[in-house]
Amino acid sequence: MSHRLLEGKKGIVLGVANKRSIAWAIAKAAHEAGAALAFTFQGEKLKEKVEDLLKGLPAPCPLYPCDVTSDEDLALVAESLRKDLGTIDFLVHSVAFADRADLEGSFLNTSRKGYHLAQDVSSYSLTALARMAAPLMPSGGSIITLTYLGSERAVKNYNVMGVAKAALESSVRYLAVDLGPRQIRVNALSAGPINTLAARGISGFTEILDVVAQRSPLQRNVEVEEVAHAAIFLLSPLSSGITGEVLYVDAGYHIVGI
Ligand code: 1JT
Repeated sequence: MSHRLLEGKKGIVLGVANKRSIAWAIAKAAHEAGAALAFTFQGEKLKEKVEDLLKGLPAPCPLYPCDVTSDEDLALVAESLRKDLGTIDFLVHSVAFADRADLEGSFLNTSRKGYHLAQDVSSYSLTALARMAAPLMPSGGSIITLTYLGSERAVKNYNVMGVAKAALESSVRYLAVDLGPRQIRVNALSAGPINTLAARGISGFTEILDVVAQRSPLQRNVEVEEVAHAAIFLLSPLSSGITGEVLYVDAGYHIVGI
């Protein structure tokens, strides 16, 4: 399916939490497309989980600890990448966090602390990572991040994460301008709702899946593999003319009016 589109390319994937993670689907597809990969994990609890997943890949992959809110961690990741891979061609940012309490009820009640946390982890981290990664991409590269329609529509319960994703999508455009002269492209994939760890336990999530299946042009939800395939396109030279873009992989849901 992915036609070795990333043959000879090297990249880093942030945001693998378990086998259902969008980041893991992208990593598997990138591996099949011929890429050499490095990974990060956040916190000791996830270390073993990610290590176990990596055992399923034929090639051994470097794995680094990385809390994206820590500048020291980001500097260490850059140093390790330089040592282990030399240079890289792509970076996959599939990281977000908000307090559970801020993903239900009224957005109106979002605390300063909750707002700041969501922005720091889910939005600022892309800029910090792009700054860290750019010097490792001397012959250009591709940076992608994951977003959701709640950034531009008021989607019930998405709340503070919607505001963080709006900032993230805007960051994609500003970063695309800053990094364009170095032939580094920056794009976002806007995925339809997918049953991942992040989505589990979100009140009303099943209802959202049902609404998309009823109203989207394709009359169904998207599979995580479909998001991964679009990711390979954005990471590969097939998309060499595309930067600063938000590409929807949502069964067409976002284009529908009535
Ligand atoms: C986070 C979470 C980021 C869930 C996320 C997310 N991006 C998409 N989802 C799934 C989702 C969540 C809600 C939703 C629709 C989709 C949870 C942990 C923090 C980061 O509401 C309509 C709430």
